[in-house]
Amino acid sequence: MLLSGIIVGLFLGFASGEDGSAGWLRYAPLPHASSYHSIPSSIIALNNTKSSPVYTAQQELHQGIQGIFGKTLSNGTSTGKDGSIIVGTAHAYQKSYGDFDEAGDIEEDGYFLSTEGRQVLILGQNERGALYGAFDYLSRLAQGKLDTVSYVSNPHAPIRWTNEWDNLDGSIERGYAGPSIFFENGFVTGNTTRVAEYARLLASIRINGIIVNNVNANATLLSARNIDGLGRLADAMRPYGVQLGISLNFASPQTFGGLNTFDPLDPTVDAWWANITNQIYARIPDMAGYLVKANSEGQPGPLTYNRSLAEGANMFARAAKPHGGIIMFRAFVYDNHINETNWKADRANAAVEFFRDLDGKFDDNVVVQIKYGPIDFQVREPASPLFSTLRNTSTAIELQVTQEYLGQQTHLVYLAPLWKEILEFDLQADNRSSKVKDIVSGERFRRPLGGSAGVVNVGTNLSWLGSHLAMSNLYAYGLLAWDPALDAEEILQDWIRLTFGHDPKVLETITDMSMKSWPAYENYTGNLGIQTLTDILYTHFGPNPATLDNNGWGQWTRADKFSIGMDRTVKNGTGNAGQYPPAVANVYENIETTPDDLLLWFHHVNYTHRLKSGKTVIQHFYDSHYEGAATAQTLVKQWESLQNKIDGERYEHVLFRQTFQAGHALVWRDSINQFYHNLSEIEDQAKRVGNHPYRIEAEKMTLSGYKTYSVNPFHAASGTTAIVTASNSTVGTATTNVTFESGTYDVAVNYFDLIGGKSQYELQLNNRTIGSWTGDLEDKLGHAPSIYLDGHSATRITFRNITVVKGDLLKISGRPDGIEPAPVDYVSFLPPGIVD
Ligand code: GCW
Repeated sequence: MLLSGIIVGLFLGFASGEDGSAGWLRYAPLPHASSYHSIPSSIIALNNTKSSPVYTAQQELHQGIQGIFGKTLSNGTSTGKDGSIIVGTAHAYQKSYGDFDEAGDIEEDGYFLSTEGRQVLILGQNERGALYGAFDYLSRLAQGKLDTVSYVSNPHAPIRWTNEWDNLDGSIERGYAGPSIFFENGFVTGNTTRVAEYARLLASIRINGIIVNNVNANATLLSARNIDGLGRLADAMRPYGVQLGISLNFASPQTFGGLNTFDPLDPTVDAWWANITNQIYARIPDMAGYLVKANSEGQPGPLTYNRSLAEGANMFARAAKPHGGIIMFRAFVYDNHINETNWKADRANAAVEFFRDLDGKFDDNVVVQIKYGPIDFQVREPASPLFSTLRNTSTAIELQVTQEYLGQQTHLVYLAPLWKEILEFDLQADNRSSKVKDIVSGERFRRPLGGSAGVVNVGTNLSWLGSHLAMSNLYAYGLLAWDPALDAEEILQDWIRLTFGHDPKVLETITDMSMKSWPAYENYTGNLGIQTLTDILYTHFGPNPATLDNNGWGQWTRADKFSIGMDRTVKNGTGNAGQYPPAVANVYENIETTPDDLLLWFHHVNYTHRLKSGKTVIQHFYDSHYEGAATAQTLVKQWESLQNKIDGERYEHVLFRQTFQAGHALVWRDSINQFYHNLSEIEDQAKRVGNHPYRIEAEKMTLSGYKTYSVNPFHAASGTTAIVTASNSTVGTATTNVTFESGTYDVAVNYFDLIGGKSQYELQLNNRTIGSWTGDLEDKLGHAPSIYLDGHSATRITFRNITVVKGDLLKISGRPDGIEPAPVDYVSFLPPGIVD
């Protein structure tokens, strides 16, 4: 074994401040690095062309070993190979050194890594594979995994892409980390530094393609200036083996090309696409391909001309074929004007209905890209039945790293467990094992192509996703795309060691926080398969269950006074259960066999229906919202236990977000519980809902310069009412005498933080200032903010350990700013251990 050593004791391994820009590629010093013997002394790279991933691998190995061990390696020569790392393609190795046993086992993009004997061998099937091997080796070293290894690693699927929903003006649809790294002011950016850094991160998790622009695509991307710009992006990414791809707007021949049609069967349209494709490939010969969203959410498509979706997809396929390009064609096609009065109408049926008859009609370089569930990135969905419907069509799974419906990176939600549930789900096509992961790899139905697309939406924020902890999702996405059999917790722990170092307490704490984060979020947002009960008509962030119904979007809950849920059975409902192969269909058709966590996805039941747990649906709602929100409070304490074990910069950043999440989880809890309590008029057995003994409602205080305000939706405010300043220029005050017993309390203020103003607040007890703050969360969180008092803007600030004497005069002063009228909902006096 070339490397040996033992990790003794603890070592922090971080600089005093870290901005997160290195992600998991920090190459922090390994504890007791000097006790390691026999670290390689040189690197032999089998290709030294600068744009080659093998050259990049060499650079990375230099940088990594310097960082991890403080050792400078020399560039070796092919003759003196003892004590060297040899990196290159298997083919190049064989030419210089002769055959090796594992050569035949390495598949496209795969690699062989061996630390046996007197050299380290990192040999890729191609150059990209060699780079992956180098990153794998460095990841092992950085984690102190120094045991001797010798293995071949091959990808589960050939397509491992990210999608970025970046607009040419620099904004990002559903991006929560600042503006685009790819575009600004209508053009490709001039500075590609961050693009190369992103490609580096992605290469280290074996992602091989990026679609750089939004699926809601702008045709001016195809201008000569932008094609050249795309060329520069591709040049920046090429040394990392990451290929560039773009989203296309179906109507481009007309809107941009000046033709009078975009009919896919019109020869002039065909010629137009062939021509523009040739121009793009002339600049970017290794371009990955195209992504197309057609006839979905207002986007143009072939249906305008009564052409099928396959005819539309194949038009692009013909253009890209001579260049080896792939067409990712999205299955996210549905009618967003369906009618809820029709009991049988169901958006979840759309993908299968649109694509079922097209199976086998797509050209062989087309891959149908399917969102993991039948609706849209909800907190829980069953696997899309389309995966098992398409047997003669290549497919890929679309996942979302950006947390559109999952807290927008202000709530910690580690997503690998959710993705694993889908990837490992067995659709049992023809009563044979048909796991989603084996369908999208191409294996199950023997398709030549397949894989995954992850919507990432990184931004210019140095932390990439706007939240350091959210980066575990990007890391896990790449590794699961490579090997979906990996364990979600093991992936997480590798990421923690690489990102935060080797302290066992750090490892244990972040593991625990992350692993309970998805269940907690599901609990306080929407459980039993009802979907994330967010505002689907506005920012997709805070609670607003009413918005899911009574509109054409089809994310219905069908909640009324007595009952809730979508009846998707064949016998009585929309028939959606019948879109699954029989073995799975039977499970979902039958209420007894449907798992509780998908009950309301497939069945419409009374609130008093008893779950397998014995609880009623409504009591489960109440209880799980309380449980989930309680877990969110503990995340703050857990994170605080890591102070001094994490560098200050990242510690404060995460603490701020966890504190926000804890407050917003309470907003979720109370909002959802109030909504269903109001609708069903069924009491919470534990008497918590609507009963908050530690609160003083702002509207009950003595107001001066403040007035009461009925919040809409009503459930976003405690007692349905808040206060706002009477004018947008004068300070308002709210006062009252505290009636709680004297003692020490955490004093929490719930208020609303709107975009469009930065109100200032002061909280006093007997003219003693307890705290003052500014309503500026829109600058501190990357989430999509709101201009209203609602479940998105509702938030909490807490002042801890305040000595309170019964009768003290409590005073809140609020100075409005812009459109933000310093809104306040309530003040809580929380005895130790109580959260209300
Ligand atoms: O859920 C919706 C998102 C849209 C997105 C669309 C899609 C890019 O809210 O923002 O558009 O899905 O996936 O096409």
